[in-house]
Order: sequence, then C-alpha cells, then structure tokens
Amino acid sequence: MNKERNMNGGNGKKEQLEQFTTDDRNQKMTTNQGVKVSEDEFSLKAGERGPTLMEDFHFREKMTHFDHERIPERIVHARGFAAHGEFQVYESMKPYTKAGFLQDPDKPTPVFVRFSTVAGSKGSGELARDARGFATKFYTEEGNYDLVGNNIPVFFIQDAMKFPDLVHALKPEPHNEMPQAATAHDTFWDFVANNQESAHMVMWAMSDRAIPRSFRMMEGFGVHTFRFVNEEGKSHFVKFHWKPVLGTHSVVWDEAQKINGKDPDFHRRDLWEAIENGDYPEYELGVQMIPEEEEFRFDFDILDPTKLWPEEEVPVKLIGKMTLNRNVDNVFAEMEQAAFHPGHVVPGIDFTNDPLLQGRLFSYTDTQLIRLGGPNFHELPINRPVCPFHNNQRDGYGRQTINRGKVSYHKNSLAQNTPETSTEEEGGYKHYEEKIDGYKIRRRSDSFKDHFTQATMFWNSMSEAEKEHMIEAFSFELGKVESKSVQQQVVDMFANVNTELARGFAKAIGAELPEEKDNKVTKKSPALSQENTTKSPATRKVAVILGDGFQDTEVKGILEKLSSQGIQTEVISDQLGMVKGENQSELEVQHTFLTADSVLFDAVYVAGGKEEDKTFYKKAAYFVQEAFSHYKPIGATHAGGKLLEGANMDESPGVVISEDAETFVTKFTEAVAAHRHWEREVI
Ligand code: HDE
Repeated sequence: MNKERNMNGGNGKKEQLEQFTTDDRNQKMTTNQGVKVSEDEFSLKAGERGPTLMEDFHFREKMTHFDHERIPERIVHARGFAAHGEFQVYESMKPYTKAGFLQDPDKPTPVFVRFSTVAGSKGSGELARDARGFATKFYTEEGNYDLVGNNIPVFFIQDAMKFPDLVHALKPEPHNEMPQAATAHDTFWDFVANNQESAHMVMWAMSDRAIPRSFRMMEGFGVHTFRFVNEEGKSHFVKFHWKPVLGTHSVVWDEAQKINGKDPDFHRRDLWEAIENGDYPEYELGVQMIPEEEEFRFDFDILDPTKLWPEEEVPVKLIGKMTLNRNVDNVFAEMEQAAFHPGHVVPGIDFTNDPLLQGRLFSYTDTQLIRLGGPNFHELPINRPVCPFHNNQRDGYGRQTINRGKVSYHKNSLAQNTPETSTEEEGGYKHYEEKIDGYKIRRRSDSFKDHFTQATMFWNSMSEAEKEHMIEAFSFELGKVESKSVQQQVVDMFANVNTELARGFAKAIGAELPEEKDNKVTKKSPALSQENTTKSPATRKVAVILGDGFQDTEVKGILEKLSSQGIQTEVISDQLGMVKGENQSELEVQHTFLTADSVLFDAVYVAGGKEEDKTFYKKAAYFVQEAFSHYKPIGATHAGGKLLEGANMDESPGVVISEDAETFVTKFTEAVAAHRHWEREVI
C-alpha cells in the first residue's frame, strides 16, 4: 500500500496535500536555489545611479518567475471557487454499482469541489445570469472519480461538435469584447434562434436558477446519462443530482446586478465564510436509475442531454451526503490547477452514447494540456490520486516522478512484464460491453428532434412569480439585442414553448406578437419549481439597523434568540465603533450604510435609535426600501416600527412588526425561512 495513504483518518488526501504545503512565515528568504538573500529591494547596479547588471541572478530569477505567474484561464468556467470536503454513502449501492466509494457507509471519501460561472472571465462578477459549474473530484481508493456537472440538468446543444459555436456565440463579441459575463447580446440570441435544440436550457437560463443566492443553495446535476455497472455486469442508466440541504434559492435580477458592483466576490465570500464559521455546506447525492431494458420506455430519448428525467416519473434516490469543511490554503495551487474531466471514472461507473458526453471525453484532457502546460498535470498535488499509479508513461514538461529502471514498455521480460494489468476481479477497469452495430454517419437520431415539449413542461411547472421573473429575464436579455430580426426570431421560437411567455416579452421589446400556437403540453414537474424547495432560516444573514439610543435590553435578547435559530446578524449604523443603547450597554457596529448594502443580506431588522436623528432614518429608510423591493423579509421593533409605517410597508406580507420580543422572534424567523415574499406588491 502507498505510504502516502491512511496516515490518519479518511484515505490520506489531506496528508498528501500537506506534504506539498509550505509556510514561509518565520523563515529566512532564499532564492529558488536555496541561497540566502541579503537584499530584496534594490537591484545590483553599476554605481548608485547606474544601470542594472545582468549578473544580478536574484533580480533575474524574481522577475522571470513573476513574468510567468499566469496560466491561460479556462476557456469556459474561468471564474470559480472551490473547497475541500468529504462524501459518505448512506448504504451500500452494491446492487447497482461496484464503485468502491459507494459501498461502505462507514468510509468517508475526500472530495474537492469547484463551483463556477460559465461565460465570464476570471475576474468577472459572480452574479451573472448564467449556468453554474458544480465539479466534484472524489479521491477514491480506486482512483479519482470526477462528477463534472452544472446547476442546470440539461444543456444547450445535443452534440459536442457544436460546443465551439455555442461558446463563440455566448462569450463577449470578438470585435469589441463586450459584454462581459452576459448572454444579453446579439450573437448569443442569434445562436439560440438558429439552433432550436437550445430551447429547454434557455428556459432554465432565463429562470431564477441562473442567479443563485449562494453556491450552498443550488442543485447540481451530472446532466448526461451515465451507467452504473454492478459486479454481475448488470447495467442501469443513471443521472446524478446534488441536493443542497439548505434548499435551492435565488436572488432577484435587479439585486444580482447590484451585487456585482457592491461585492463581485459575493458567492465565493459566502462559501468561504460559511466554512470558516463552521456552517459546513451539505449536499445529498441523489441518483435516478433506469434499468438497461427500460431504455425505450419514455416519450423522450434518455440519451438526449437537452432532456431531463422528471423526478415524478423516475424518483431520485438519495444515496449519500457531501460536506464541504475545509477552505483551500492557496487559490492558484488548488483551484486554478485543479483539472476535472468527465472521463475520470472508476470501475462501476461508465459512459453512454450521449453525443455531448462523448465529445467531452476528448475535450477535457486536451484543454489541460494547454492550460497546465503539458501531460504531467496529474502529478500536481490537487490532482494526484490517493492510490498508487504505475505505468510506462514518461517525461514531458514539469515531470516530477523519478521512475527507476530501464524498462518503460509493455510487454517486457526484463521487468517480469510489470507494471502488470489487472483482471476485472482484481479491480481492472473494464468498459461495459455494449453491442454497437451501425453505419458511420453524421446525423442526429429522430428521437432527439423534439425541442419544445420539455421546455413547455418547465414553464408549466413554474409558480406565478417564477413565470413573471422569466418574462422579465427574456425582456431584459432581448432588450439588449440590437438586431430586430434576431429579436423577432426568438419571439417566434418561444411561441412554440408558450404563447403567454412569448407575447409577454415580445410586448416588452416592441416585437410583433406571435400567433397563438396549438401547444397541447400540459405536463408539469413540481420538483422543478423553487417554491417547493426546503425552507430554513439557518445561516441567513440579517442586517440589524441600530442607532444610538436603541432599546438595548430587549434588542440584545432578540439578537441572541435569532442566533439560536441559526440566523446570523450583523449590526449596521451610520458609523463604525460601538452603538450605545438607552441603558448604556453597547454593541459593535460591523458595517456602515456606506460599506454595506441591503443586497448583501437576506433580511433586515430595524430596531432604530433616537427618533429625532433624521439623517440616520433617511439612510435606514433607503436601505429598507431596497430590501422591500427585493421581496425580502423585514422586521421592526421599537422605533423601527414607525419607519415601516411611515413608508407604508407595515401591512405587507413578510413584514413583521411587534413590540413583544417573543412573538417577534417567532414570526420574523418564519419570514426569514420563507426566503422571499413574492405576494408583496412592489410599487
Ligand atoms: Fe465543460 N468544459 N464542456 N461542460 N465544464 C470545461 O475544461 C466542454 C459541459 C463543466 O471547475 C473545460 O478544464 C465541452 C456540460 C464544468 O475546472 C473544457 C462540452 C457540463 C467545467 C470543457 C462541455 C460541463 C467545465 C474548460 C460539450 C455540465 C469547469 C476548462 C460537449 C455537465 C470545471 C476545463 C472546473 C469546463 C469542454 C459541456 C461542465 C474546454 C466540449 C454539458 C463544471 O474542456
């Protein structure tokens, strides 16, 4: 057994990483050759005012290394953030798969998860309207398994051949590199209208799913149909789901755009802080399984990546839980160098003929070769498996392993024909023996040609508020499109999905209203609506607006009770330092009205201060108004109540005003758990 393994708990991934981790604090400075440095501010010069000398090896090394610090950003999913954690299966999945990490409920498997947006550059704002990547690397004892998914269960295209076209269309336009991290432009929508297989995914992208509240509050999907294969060789088609324990929640579009300005790091900060606070994000792993013999039982092709399997027809079995419990030590070494690949599978998990998946199996290694500069990226600490790896691959840029011996070929006699292959019983990977017999053709199966039924099902499944948000999203995106022809093509295309939707945004963009289409799809899948998700107050962030003279005794009690419900409170006032209550006790102010903004919080609680402080109330009123217009829960006690009455908010849903602390805490906690109050009229 590899000596890197089993050093203490888990299977040793953390300890393996530690071998490569260094701490420069309290050390003497040296060059990369280990020579101690005596001076690090001035280059070596010919005279005090003279030119720098070539022989200054320290300067040359420092500058050269700096000049080469950057690697190409990912062509898609450039902006991301990651964390470490562990996965544990609930019960053995032996009847379905022989995958080792899915057998023993007592054995945790270390994981590394990277979340990302798709379109934007590495430095772009995180609240773009976009799909989110959800890539998980499981460091199993049989090798690395990567589940490289998205937070949307379907994709824009059905064949990998079209991926470069899709990405060219959605990235900033090449002549002026605008707009950044946005699909609201001509080329994207031109692509959509002329590649109508995109209809279903576009519906998701225009829904609230594309602006998640947090990485901790979004689902993940493997998208493709994979296979589970058990020890007897029996196969099930499988789709993978991650279900966030906190439920699936989103922000509203106006808020998303403002967050991008106020805190473009909003999602990474949220993840980082949750882990630092010990509020470890959790996701359950779910699988939908279809036995091999039922492949053709459905009214869609189960290999088509623009289709989902409605949960009501194929239930999601929850088989384990992932907990993210450790932040990285270094973003570049761990996140930037992490190389995910849907082709990294372990025995018991296999591929299907989904043509999108087949193309991905090529693309991911190819992209790492340019991004990470050669074929040895598997040796980087974050990418190393925890099990030993031996083969006859040699050399290449940055090779770290020192392979002993003169034999580097198979088969051989000089090394007794080692490294040797393994039988299936010994754990050797054997591809599922699927019978394939057909013509070589460039064509798409007729079973992939229905692009609208599931798009309509998605629409039918939305709540009224979600439908309204979608019409607004289409209106925004197409409102930014310059070509009238593209606008009209999109209206006409989405009339095939639903007339109310298409007419809704056609009106907003001044396009011709489409004719009513005879769309007979009435199917719904309630699991698709975020209205039906888990609601919990846990980890919600509440802005507490306090001014000098606040009712300290009761307010402090209220804050403690809210915190016992898992709610996090942060005090906001007009200046930093301490805010003093009427009984002289103090609370620390975390933010001012200048450094914080309502869009960075889930809810607001106004306890107020001295009623005569007009400037304070003006700023507080602005803060609360904005939260109100984003449908957020608002609470008030004491002087805060008057502020809400003055703004005519006091009778609205999700607004809690009470003088009784106990009642206030109960009702406000409920309002916070509800996330947003869509039934509120916003003027
Ligand atoms: Fe990717 N995708 N993709 N993709 N993808 C990449 O690989 C590609 C697709 C996804 O955090 C790239 O290392 C093709 C679907 C995630 O590092 C690249 C096709 C899904 C990430 C690539 C797809 C994804 C990537 C760019 C169509 C959801 C980020 C950098 C056939 C199931 C992983 C890189 C991370 C990244 C190719 C479609 C998810 C170029 C050719 C569908 C989460 O290889």
